[in-house]
Amino acid sequence: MDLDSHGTIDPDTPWTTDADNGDYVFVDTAALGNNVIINNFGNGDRIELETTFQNQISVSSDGSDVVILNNNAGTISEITLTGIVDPGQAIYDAASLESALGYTVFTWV
Ligand SMILES: [Ca+2]
Ligand SMILES: [Ca+2]
Repeated sequence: MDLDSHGTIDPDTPWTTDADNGDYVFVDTAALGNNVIINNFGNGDRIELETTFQNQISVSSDGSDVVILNNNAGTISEITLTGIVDPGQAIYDAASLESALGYTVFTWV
């Protein structure tokens, strides 16, 4: 699923999708802005990001949600995974998220 398929939209107005039914690969390119909420993300689903930006992508938690953010020279790619962690779990990068969940989240291309 192309997370940039809604084009460069108002970053304050997210759109929502659902990963519940099947194993999804969510592709997010840094060149196009997006603000997407993914519900029911789980084991088997993947977020595909570019290796070029691996060191600048921020991963953090907000309650039980996780926010994945990439600011590419002002083009914001934001993904929120809802209800995926326990509040208080230390989520500060991609590796700590995968460690907390116990499964692979990211594919780097
Ligand atoms: Ca799924
Ligand atoms: Ca994007």
